[in-house]
Amino acid sequence: MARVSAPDTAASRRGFLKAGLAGGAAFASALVSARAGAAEAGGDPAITEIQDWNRYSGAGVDQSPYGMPSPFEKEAVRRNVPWLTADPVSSVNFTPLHALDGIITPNGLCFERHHAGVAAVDPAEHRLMINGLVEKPLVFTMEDLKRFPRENRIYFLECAANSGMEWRGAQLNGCQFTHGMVHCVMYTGVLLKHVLAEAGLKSSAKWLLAEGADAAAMTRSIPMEKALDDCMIAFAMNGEALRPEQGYPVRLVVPGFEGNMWVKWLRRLEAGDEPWQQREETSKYTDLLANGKARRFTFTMDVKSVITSPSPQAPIAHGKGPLVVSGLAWSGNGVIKRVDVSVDGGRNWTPARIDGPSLPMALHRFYHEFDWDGSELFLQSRAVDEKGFVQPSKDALRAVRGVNSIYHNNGIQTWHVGTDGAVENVEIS
Ligand SMILES: Nc1nc2c(c(=O)[nH]1)N[C@H]1C(S)=C(S)[C@@H](COP(=O)(O)O)O[C@H]1N2
Ligand SMILES: [Mo]
Repeated sequence: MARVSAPDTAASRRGFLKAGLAGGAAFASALVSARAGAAEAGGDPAITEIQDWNRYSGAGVDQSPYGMPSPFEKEAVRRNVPWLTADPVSSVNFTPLHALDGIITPNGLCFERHHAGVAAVDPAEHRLMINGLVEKPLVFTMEDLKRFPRENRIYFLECAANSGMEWRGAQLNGCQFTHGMVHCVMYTGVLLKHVLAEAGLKSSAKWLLAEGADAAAMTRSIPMEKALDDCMIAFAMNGEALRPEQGYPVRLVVPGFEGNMWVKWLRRLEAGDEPWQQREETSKYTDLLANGKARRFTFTMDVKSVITSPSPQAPIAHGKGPLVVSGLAWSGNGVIKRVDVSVDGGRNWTPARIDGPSLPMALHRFYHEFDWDGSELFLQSRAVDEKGFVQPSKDALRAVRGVNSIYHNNGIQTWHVGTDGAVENVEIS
C-alpha cells in the first residue's frame, strides 16, 4: 500500500490537512499514516502477533438470539445519580450521550423517567379509551390501533428537567448527567387525529387529557390544536415494539413538547373544554420565576445543543493533533439551521458541520474538526433553529428566569479541556 511509505511528521500532516482535501478523508489518512509509522519503527504487536480471534472460530449463530453490544462497549450504559431521587421507582437515569454517535438513540440506551416504575402491561389486556366531549366514546385494543394508517417519524424526547441541576452553576461532571434526559428514535404509530376522528370530537373539545396505565396514572392536558396536528400513538421504536421502559405497548408522541406529556402505557384520552390542572402541570413542570410567580404550560422544548465529545466522560486520550469535536443539537421549533462551536469560551465562534438527516424536532449531529495544539480549551456550542431562536448563555437565561427554575434550561454548556486532555464541567461568566 502506498500509504505505508507516506512520510509521517507533524509538519507534513498539518500541510496535508491544510491542502483543502475533504475534511474527513484527510483526517483518516493522517491517522493511518501515523500508525503505519509506529509499526515501521518498532513492530506493532497488534500487527505482528496472531490474536486469538484470528486463530480460533468464534461463537456460532444464535448464541445470542437478541444481540448485545460488544463487551468492550460496557461503559456505554444508562446511569442514574442516586442522590437525586429518594427511590429508583420514581426516578430517572440518563442516556450515555458521550458514548453515542449519529442521531438515533439505541433502544436499550434511551433514558428512563418513571413516576411509579415500569408498568408490565400485557398487550392483549391493554385498552385505550376515548371519552369526554366526543360523539361516540370508544375503546380500542392494540389490534384495533394497528389498523389505522401508519406513519414513521423521528423525534427527540427531552424531559423538561434536563440540565435542571445546572441552574445555579456547574454541577454534574458528564454530558450524560447534564444533558442525558434526551433520546431520539424513529416511532411507528398512527396519527392521533385519525383515532380522535373515529370518536368524533365535539366543537367544544379544546383540550385532551392523556392518562397512563402505570401505578402513577400519569396525566397531562394537551391543547387540542397540538393533538390534531402531529401527535402520534406509537407502538414501535426503531423498528421493534416499544421497550417496556418506554411505554410498551403504546405511548403518546408529542413532537417538540416536554417529555412529561408523552404519556407512556397510554390507556385513556379524554376530550374537554379546559385543562385539568393535574399535579404534573401545576406543582411540577411549571417554572418558578424570581418574582415568585410560576410560568405554566411551557410546552415547547427550546433550541439547545451540547458537545458530547470531548466531554468529562470522553476526555482527549490521543494528545495533540487532529481532533474531532462532536455534539448534538435540537429544537422543539423545527430543524436546526446552524451550530457554532467556540474553543475559547464564547469569544470566537466557528460554524460546525451538521451531518446526517436534518429533521424537524429530531436530534441533529454536528462535528467540528481541528488541529489541537495541546493548549487548554473552553469548548462551547450554540445552536440556532429555523425560527431564528439562538441558544442563550446561562447568564442570559438567569437574567430573565432567575435561579428558582428547574425546568427548561437550554443554556450554553462549557467544557474545560486541560493540557492533559481531561475535561471538566465549568461555567464562565
Ligand atoms: N405513564 C407515564 N408516562 C410518562 C411518565 C410516567 O412516569 N408515567 N413519565 C414522563 C416523563 S416525566 C418523561 S420525561 C418521559 C420519559 O420518557 P422515557 O422514559 O421514554 O425516556 O415520559 C413521560 N411519560
Ligand atoms: Mo420528565
